[in-house]
Amino acid sequence: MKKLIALGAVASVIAGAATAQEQTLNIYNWSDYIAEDTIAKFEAETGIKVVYDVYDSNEVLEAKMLTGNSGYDIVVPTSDFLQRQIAAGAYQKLDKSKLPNLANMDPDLMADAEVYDPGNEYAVIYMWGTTGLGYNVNAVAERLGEDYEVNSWELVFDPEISAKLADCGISMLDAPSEMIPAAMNYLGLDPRSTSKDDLEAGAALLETVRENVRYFHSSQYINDLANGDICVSVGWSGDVFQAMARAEEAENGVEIGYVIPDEGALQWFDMMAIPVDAPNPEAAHKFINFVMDAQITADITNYVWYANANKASMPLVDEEITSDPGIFPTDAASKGLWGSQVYDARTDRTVTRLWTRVKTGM
Ligand code: N2P
Repeated sequence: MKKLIALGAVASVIAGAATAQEQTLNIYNWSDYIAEDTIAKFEAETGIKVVYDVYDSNEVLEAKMLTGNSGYDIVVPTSDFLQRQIAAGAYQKLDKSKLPNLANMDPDLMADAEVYDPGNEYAVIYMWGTTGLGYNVNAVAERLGEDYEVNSWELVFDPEISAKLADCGISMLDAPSEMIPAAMNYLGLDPRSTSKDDLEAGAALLETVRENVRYFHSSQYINDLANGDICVSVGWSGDVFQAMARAEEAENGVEIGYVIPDEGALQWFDMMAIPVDAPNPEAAHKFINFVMDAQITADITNYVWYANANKASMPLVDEEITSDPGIFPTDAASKGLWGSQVYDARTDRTVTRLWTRVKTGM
């Protein structure tokens, strides 16, 4: 008996040493979505080694979450996808006693996120933004005239206008649940509608401008806009601002603008969550709490140009960012924003089928 206890004690000491030395945290986040030093700082502070993978599509993340055994401890789905994945049992509830920095979060924005996650039980807002228009100021002016003001979705959805931009290159996100509603909204339909007719109408509009679109991709446009290889992108706010910053840094004379069109745009929240089968939920909580530190979140926003929901970080965010209506929309622009709408399985199949048709013409 005595011997057994002694052996057990030795075994647990060894196990304890092993976990302290070899703890890893597997993170799966969007590409171009974190400051350069965030991971290094977390590793230095906690001794936990981070393995960091990236994606640029909710569909890709969702396939992994619904299959299970992804091996990830932290993932960052967009609000509507989060809602569907919570319903499917993909996530574990947060242990809020391990997240004291929740006190830093903006209660109004967290309340907005409750639409998708009642009680904020499963997720915390990482960053948020809008899906609008990025454009090369000079290339567009050359083709549409110096007086043309970019403020409407007609830039991409009006076949005659987008035809004039086809030669300098239009890109669209490979994100069906964002692109089809944007087209529906332009047609005067409710972008949140799940009616088959409305979705068909949105897809049909996309098909009419398809020949003017160079590609559908959700991350390549950052560099392409910055280098002047394309001139218009339906893109995510911060990504377009990153393109702007890269062009400035390259001093290549490319000037990029981002606009939330007057007809309105999608506003989304990307949410940090812990998969139900995460290997290291303890470290996952540490990371979520670490990110909610005011300075850490401010550093991320200052690097990726996305708005965050951390009230305490705001004084630490560059004025250039907090005052930009493309990143923090004005109250007037906010009225025109719509929230992402979760699709039931049937609507999702319809949207997937329509999207294949839009992209391939079949
Ligand atoms: C970062 C893209 C995140 C926005 N590159 C997608 N919700």
